[in-house]
Amino acid sequence: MSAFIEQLPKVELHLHIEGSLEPELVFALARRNGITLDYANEAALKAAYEFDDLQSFLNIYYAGMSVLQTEQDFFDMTHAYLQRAHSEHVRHTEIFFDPQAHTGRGVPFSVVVTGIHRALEQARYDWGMSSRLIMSFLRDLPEASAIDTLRQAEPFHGWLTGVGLDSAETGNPPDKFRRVYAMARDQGYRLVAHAGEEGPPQYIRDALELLRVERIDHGVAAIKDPALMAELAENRIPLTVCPLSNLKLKVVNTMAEHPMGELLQAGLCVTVNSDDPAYFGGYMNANYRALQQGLGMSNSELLQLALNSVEASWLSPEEKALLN
Ligand code: ES4
Ligand code: ZN
Repeated sequence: MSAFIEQLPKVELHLHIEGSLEPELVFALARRNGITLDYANEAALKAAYEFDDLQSFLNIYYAGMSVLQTEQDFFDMTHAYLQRAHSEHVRHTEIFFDPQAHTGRGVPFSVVVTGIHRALEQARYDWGMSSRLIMSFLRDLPEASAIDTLRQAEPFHGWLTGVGLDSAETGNPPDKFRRVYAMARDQGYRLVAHAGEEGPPQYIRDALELLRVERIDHGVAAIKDPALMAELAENRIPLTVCPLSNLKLKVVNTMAEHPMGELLQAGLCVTVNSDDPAYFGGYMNANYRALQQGLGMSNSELLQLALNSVEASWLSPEEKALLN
Protein backbone atom coordinates (compact mmCIF):
# COMPACT_ATOMS: atom_id res chain seq x y z
CA MET A 1 0.00 0.00 0.00
CA SER A 2 1.30 3.42 -0.96
CA ALA A 3 2.66 5.34 2.06
CA PHE A 4 1.49 8.57 0.43
CA ILE A 5 -2.14 7.40 0.39
CA GLU A 6 -1.98 5.90 3.89
CA GLN A 7 -0.53 9.04 5.45
CA LEU A 8 -2.68 11.53 3.52
CA PRO A 9 -5.16 13.15 5.96
CA LYS A 10 -8.52 12.26 4.45
CA VAL A 11 -12.15 13.38 4.62
CA GLU A 12 -15.01 11.01 3.78
CA LEU A 13 -18.31 12.47 2.52
CA HIS A 14 -20.25 9.48 1.20
CA LEU A 15 -20.55 6.54 3.56
CA HIS A 16 -23.68 4.55 4.37
CA ILE A 17 -23.13 3.40 7.93
CA GLU A 18 -25.23 0.26 7.29
CA GLY A 19 -22.87 -0.49 4.39
CA SER A 20 -19.94 -0.67 6.80
CA LEU A 21 -21.41 -3.73 8.52
CA GLU A 22 -18.83 -6.48 7.98
CA PRO A 23 -19.98 -10.14 7.73
CA GLU A 24 -18.31 -10.95 11.08
CA LEU A 25 -20.39 -8.27 12.82
CA VAL A 26 -23.56 -9.32 10.95
CA PHE A 27 -23.20 -12.82 12.43
CA ALA A 28 -22.14 -11.60 15.89
CA LEU A 29 -25.25 -9.36 16.08
CA ALA A 30 -27.47 -12.15 14.71
CA ARG A 31 -26.26 -14.44 17.51
CA ARG A 32 -26.67 -11.71 20.14
CA ASN A 33 -30.24 -10.99 18.99
CA GLY A 34 -31.31 -14.61 18.32
CA ILE A 35 -31.84 -13.97 14.60
CA THR A 36 -31.42 -16.71 11.99
CA LEU A 37 -30.03 -15.51 8.68
CA ASP A 38 -30.58 -17.03 5.23
CA TYR A 39 -26.81 -17.60 5.02
CA ALA A 40 -25.17 -20.47 6.97
CA ASN A 41 -22.02 -18.57 7.92
CA GLU A 42 -19.78 -15.60 7.16
CA ALA A 43 -18.18 -17.28 4.16
CA ALA A 44 -21.60 -18.03 2.61
CA LEU A 45 -22.69 -14.41 3.12
CA LYS A 46 -19.44 -13.10 1.60
CA ALA A 47 -19.86 -15.43 -1.36
CA ALA A 48 -23.14 -13.63 -2.14
CA TYR A 49 -21.27 -10.32 -2.62
CA GLU A 50 -21.24 -10.58 -6.42
CA PHE A 51 -23.45 -7.88 -7.85
CA ASP A 52 -24.85 -7.24 -11.34
CA ASP A 53 -26.26 -3.79 -10.63
CA LEU A 54 -27.49 -1.50 -7.82
CA GLN A 55 -30.66 -3.51 -7.08
CA SER A 56 -28.82 -6.83 -6.65
CA PHE A 57 -26.64 -5.09 -4.05
CA LEU A 58 -29.56 -3.40 -2.28
CA ASN A 59 -31.27 -6.78 -1.71
CA ILE A 60 -28.26 -8.06 0.28
CA TYR A 61 -27.66 -4.68 1.96
CA TYR A 62 -31.19 -4.67 3.44
CA ALA A 63 -30.88 -8.35 4.48
CA GLY A 64 -27.56 -7.67 6.25
CA MET A 65 -28.85 -4.74 8.28
CA SER A 66 -31.86 -6.73 9.57
CA VAL A 67 -29.67 -7.91 12.49
CA LEU A 68 -29.57 -4.33 13.89
CA GLN A 69 -32.08 -4.16 16.74
CA THR A 70 -30.77 -2.27 19.79
CA GLU A 71 -29.05 1.04 20.43
CA GLN A 72 -25.90 -0.93 21.29
CA ASP A 73 -26.01 -2.61 17.86
CA PHE A 74 -26.03 0.78 16.12
CA PHE A 75 -23.26 1.98 18.42
CA ASP A 76 -21.09 -1.09 17.74
CA MET A 77 -21.53 -0.81 13.95
CA THR A 78 -20.68 2.89 13.94
CA HIS A 79 -17.77 2.48 16.34
CA ALA A 80 -16.25 -0.26 14.14
CA TYR A 81 -16.42 2.00 11.07
CA LEU A 82 -14.94 4.99 12.91
CA GLN A 83 -12.08 2.89 14.30
CA ARG A 84 -11.25 1.68 10.80
CA ALA A 85 -11.51 5.19 9.36
CA HIS A 86 -9.28 6.55 12.13
CA SER A 87 -6.67 3.85 11.41
CA GLU A 88 -6.66 5.04 7.76
CA HIS A 89 -6.09 8.71 8.72
CA VAL A 90 -9.65 9.83 7.99
CA ARG A 91 -9.90 13.05 9.98
CA HIS A 92 -13.54 13.96 9.28
CA THR A 93 -16.50 11.92 8.07
CA GLU A 94 -20.05 12.71 6.92
CA ILE A 95 -22.21 9.65 7.40
CA PHE A 96 -25.55 8.58 5.93
CA PHE A 97 -28.05 6.40 7.70
CA ASP A 98 -31.33 5.00 6.32
CA PRO A 99 -33.95 5.50 9.08
CA GLN A 100 -36.81 3.98 7.05
CA ALA A 101 -34.87 0.71 6.63
CA HIS A 102 -35.10 0.36 10.44
CA THR A 103 -38.39 1.99 11.40
CA GLY A 104 -39.98 -0.17 8.69
CA ARG A 105 -38.84 -3.23 10.73
CA GLY A 106 -40.17 -1.82 13.99
CA VAL A 107 -36.92 -0.32 15.32
CA PRO A 108 -37.68 3.18 16.67
CA PHE A 109 -35.99 6.22 15.08
CA SER A 110 -34.66 7.21 18.53
CA VAL A 111 -32.84 3.86 18.98
CA VAL A 112 -31.11 4.19 15.60
CA VAL A 113 -30.03 7.80 15.89
CA THR A 114 -28.95 7.59 19.54
CA GLY A 115 -26.67 4.59 18.96
CA ILE A 116 -25.00 6.22 15.95
CA HIS A 117 -24.67 9.61 17.67
CA ARG A 118 -23.03 8.13 20.79
CA ALA A 119 -20.32 6.50 18.66
CA LEU A 120 -19.68 9.77 16.76
CA GLU A 121 -19.30 11.65 20.05
CA GLN A 122 -16.88 9.04 21.39
CA ALA A 123 -14.70 9.33 18.23
CA ARG A 124 -14.64 13.09 18.64
CA TYR A 125 -13.54 12.70 22.28
CA ASP A 126 -11.04 9.84 21.78
CA TRP A 127 -9.44 10.82 18.48
CA GLY A 128 -10.52 14.39 17.71
CA MET A 129 -12.35 12.99 14.70
CA SER A 130 -15.16 15.29 13.55
CA SER A 131 -18.34 14.18 11.81
CA ARG A 132 -21.74 15.15 10.47
CA LEU A 133 -24.80 12.90 10.30
CA ILE A 134 -27.13 12.85 7.26
CA MET A 135 -30.47 11.05 7.25
CA SER A 136 -31.21 9.60 3.87
CA PHE A 137 -34.68 8.96 2.45
CA LEU A 138 -35.34 5.76 0.51
CA ARG A 139 -36.40 6.87 -2.96
CA ASP A 140 -38.21 3.59 -3.76
CA LEU A 141 -40.72 4.40 -0.97
CA PRO A 142 -43.46 7.05 -1.38
CA GLU A 143 -42.69 10.68 -0.58
CA ALA A 144 -45.26 10.51 2.26
CA SER A 145 -42.97 8.06 4.09
CA ALA A 146 -40.06 10.50 3.76
CA ILE A 147 -42.26 13.30 5.13
CA ASP A 148 -43.22 11.09 8.08
CA THR A 149 -39.51 10.36 8.68
CA LEU A 150 -38.71 14.08 8.64
CA ARG A 151 -41.33 14.52 11.35
CA GLN A 152 -39.87 11.68 13.46
CA ALA A 153 -36.47 13.39 13.21
CA GLU A 154 -37.68 16.66 14.78
CA PRO A 155 -36.56 15.88 18.38
CA PHE A 156 -33.09 14.96 17.04
CA HIS A 157 -32.55 17.87 14.68
CA GLY A 158 -29.54 19.01 16.73
CA TRP A 159 -27.74 15.78 15.86
CA LEU A 160 -28.63 15.85 12.15
CA THR A 161 -26.96 18.21 9.68
CA GLY A 162 -28.55 17.21 6.42
CA VAL A 163 -30.89 15.02 4.41
CA GLY A 164 -30.06 12.77 1.46
CA LEU A 165 -31.77 10.47 -1.02
CA ASP A 166 -30.64 6.92 -1.79
CA SER A 167 -31.67 3.37 -2.82
CA ALA A 168 -33.10 2.40 -6.25
CA GLU A 169 -32.51 5.37 -8.57
CA THR A 170 -34.00 4.35 -11.91
CA GLY A 171 -37.70 5.22 -12.03
CA ASN A 172 -37.50 7.25 -8.79
CA PRO A 173 -36.48 10.71 -10.05
CA PRO A 174 -35.71 13.72 -7.84
CA ASP A 175 -39.04 15.30 -8.79
CA LYS A 176 -40.83 12.71 -6.61
CA PHE A 177 -39.23 14.30 -3.50
CA ARG A 178 -39.68 17.99 -4.28
CA ARG A 179 -42.02 18.69 -1.32
CA VAL A 180 -40.03 16.89 1.39
CA TYR A 181 -36.83 18.62 0.27
CA ALA A 182 -38.56 22.01 0.47
CA MET A 183 -39.75 21.12 3.99
CA ALA A 184 -36.27 19.99 5.07
CA ARG A 185 -34.77 23.18 3.64
CA ASP A 186 -37.28 25.29 5.60
CA GLN A 187 -36.26 23.43 8.77
CA GLY A 188 -32.59 24.34 8.20
CA TYR A 189 -31.25 21.01 6.95
CA ARG A 190 -28.48 20.98 4.36
CA LEU A 191 -29.33 19.02 1.24
CA VAL A 192 -27.65 16.30 -0.85
CA ALA A 193 -28.99 13.52 -3.10
CA HIS A 194 -27.69 10.49 -4.95
CA ALA A 195 -28.03 11.24 -8.67
CA GLY A 196 -26.37 9.98 -11.84
CA GLU A 197 -25.15 6.69 -10.37
CA GLU A 198 -27.30 4.42 -12.58
CA GLY A 199 -29.67 7.23 -13.55
CA PRO A 200 -29.27 9.75 -16.41
CA PRO A 201 -27.56 13.17 -16.32
CA GLN A 202 -31.03 14.75 -16.19
CA TYR A 203 -31.44 13.40 -12.62
CA ILE A 204 -28.34 15.43 -11.66
CA ARG A 205 -29.86 18.57 -13.17
CA ASP A 206 -33.17 17.85 -11.42
CA ALA A 207 -31.51 17.26 -8.04
CA LEU A 208 -29.85 20.67 -8.37
CA GLU A 209 -32.83 22.58 -9.72
CA LEU A 210 -35.87 20.87 -8.16
CA LEU A 211 -34.39 19.70 -4.85
CA ARG A 212 -31.80 22.50 -4.56
CA VAL A 213 -29.07 20.18 -3.26
CA GLU A 214 -25.57 21.57 -2.70
CA ARG A 215 -23.68 18.32 -3.43
CA ILE A 216 -24.35 15.35 -5.70
CA ASP A 217 -23.66 11.81 -4.47
CA HIS A 218 -22.01 9.79 -7.28
CA GLY A 219 -22.86 12.04 -10.26
CA VAL A 220 -20.58 10.08 -12.58
CA ALA A 221 -23.24 10.18 -15.33
CA ALA A 222 -22.23 13.84 -15.80
CA ILE A 223 -19.44 12.49 -18.03
CA LYS A 224 -22.14 11.88 -20.71
CA ASP A 225 -23.22 15.54 -20.73
CA PRO A 226 -20.50 18.11 -21.51
CA ALA A 227 -22.78 21.11 -20.84
CA LEU A 228 -23.66 19.76 -17.40
CA MET A 229 -19.98 19.08 -16.69
CA ALA A 230 -19.14 22.67 -17.51
CA GLU A 231 -21.88 23.89 -15.19
CA LEU A 232 -20.71 21.64 -12.32
CA ALA A 233 -17.12 22.84 -12.80
CA GLU A 234 -18.13 26.51 -13.03
CA ASN A 235 -20.15 26.35 -9.80
CA ARG A 236 -17.77 23.98 -7.97
CA ILE A 237 -20.73 21.66 -7.20
CA PRO A 238 -19.06 18.74 -5.38
CA LEU A 239 -19.53 15.15 -6.58
CA THR A 240 -18.97 12.46 -3.93
CA VAL A 241 -17.62 9.73 -6.19
CA CYS A 242 -17.14 6.11 -5.03
CA PRO A 243 -14.72 4.28 -7.37
CA LEU A 244 -14.88 0.74 -5.94
CA SER A 245 -18.68 0.98 -5.63
CA ASN A 246 -18.93 1.93 -9.32
CA LEU A 247 -16.78 -1.06 -10.24
CA LYS A 248 -18.68 -3.58 -8.05
CA LEU A 249 -22.10 -2.39 -9.25
CA LYS A 250 -20.94 -2.38 -12.87
CA VAL A 251 -21.44 1.34 -13.38
CA VAL A 252 -18.01 0.97 -15.04
CA ASN A 253 -16.60 -2.27 -16.49
CA THR A 254 -12.99 -1.67 -15.42
CA MET A 255 -11.29 0.93 -13.23
CA ALA A 256 -9.35 2.09 -16.30
CA GLU A 257 -12.70 3.25 -17.75
CA HIS A 258 -13.68 5.21 -14.63
CA PRO A 259 -14.44 8.90 -15.43
CA MET A 260 -12.75 10.29 -12.27
CA GLY A 261 -9.64 11.42 -14.17
CA GLU A 262 -11.61 13.27 -16.85
CA LEU A 263 -13.89 14.90 -14.28
CA LEU A 264 -10.88 16.11 -12.29
CA GLN A 265 -9.15 17.41 -15.44
CA ALA A 266 -12.32 19.29 -16.38
CA GLY A 267 -12.13 21.21 -13.10
CA LEU A 268 -14.97 19.55 -11.19
CA CYS A 269 -14.86 19.34 -7.40
CA VAL A 270 -14.72 15.52 -7.38
CA THR A 271 -14.03 13.63 -4.14
CA VAL A 272 -13.14 10.02 -3.20
CA ASN A 273 -15.42 8.00 -0.92
CA SER A 274 -16.13 4.39 0.07
CA ASP A 275 -19.99 4.25 -0.07
CA ASP A 276 -20.57 0.73 1.38
CA PRO A 277 -17.05 -0.48 2.18
CA ALA A 278 -18.03 -3.84 3.71
CA TYR A 279 -19.69 -4.78 0.41
CA PHE A 280 -17.51 -3.14 -2.22
CA GLY A 281 -14.07 -4.38 -1.24
CA GLY A 282 -12.45 -1.49 0.55
CA TYR A 283 -12.39 1.57 2.76
CA MET A 284 -10.92 4.98 1.90
CA ASN A 285 -7.31 3.95 1.23
CA ALA A 286 -8.44 1.15 -1.08
CA ASN A 287 -10.52 3.65 -3.08
CA TYR A 288 -7.57 6.05 -3.50
CA ARG A 289 -5.40 3.05 -4.38
CA ALA A 290 -7.86 1.97 -7.09
CA LEU A 291 -7.49 5.38 -8.76
CA GLN A 292 -3.70 5.25 -8.47
CA GLN A 293 -3.50 1.77 -9.98
CA GLY A 294 -6.47 1.77 -12.38
CA LEU A 295 -6.13 5.31 -13.74
CA GLY A 296 -2.45 5.94 -13.04
CA MET A 297 -3.25 9.01 -10.93
CA SER A 298 -0.25 10.87 -9.57
CA ASN A 299 0.24 11.85 -5.92
CA SER A 300 -0.52 15.47 -6.81
CA GLU A 301 -3.85 14.44 -8.36
CA LEU A 302 -4.67 12.33 -5.30
CA LEU A 303 -3.80 15.31 -3.09
CA GLN A 304 -6.13 17.53 -5.15
CA LEU A 305 -8.94 15.01 -4.58
CA ALA A 306 -8.29 15.09 -0.82
CA LEU A 307 -8.29 18.91 -0.83
CA ASN A 308 -11.56 18.87 -2.78
CA SER A 309 -13.11 16.82 0.06
CA VAL A 310 -12.14 19.45 2.61
CA GLU A 311 -13.67 22.15 0.38
CA ALA A 312 -16.86 20.09 -0.15
CA SER A 313 -17.29 19.19 3.52
CA TRP A 314 -19.69 20.82 5.94
CA LEU A 315 -16.91 21.82 8.32
CA SER A 316 -16.79 25.51 9.28
CA PRO A 317 -14.05 27.68 7.70
CA GLU A 318 -12.17 27.53 11.03
CA GLU A 319 -12.36 23.72 11.13
CA LYS A 320 -11.26 23.53 7.47
CA ALA A 321 -8.25 25.71 8.21
CA LEU A 322 -7.23 23.29 10.99
CA LEU A 323 -7.37 20.34 8.57
CA ASN A 324 -5.36 21.92 5.74
C1 ES4 B 1 -26.25 2.82 -1.99
CL1 ES4 B 1 -24.25 2.51 -3.78
C2 ES4 B 1 -25.82 3.04 -3.29
N1 ES4 B 1 -26.60 3.63 -4.18
C3 ES4 B 1 -27.83 4.01 -3.80
N2 ES4 B 1 -28.30 3.81 -2.58
C4 ES4 B 1 -27.52 3.21 -1.69
N3 ES4 B 1 -27.74 2.90 -0.40
C5 ES4 B 1 -26.65 2.31 0.07
N4 ES4 B 1 -25.72 2.25 -0.90
ZN1 ZN C 1 -24.27 5.88 -1.73
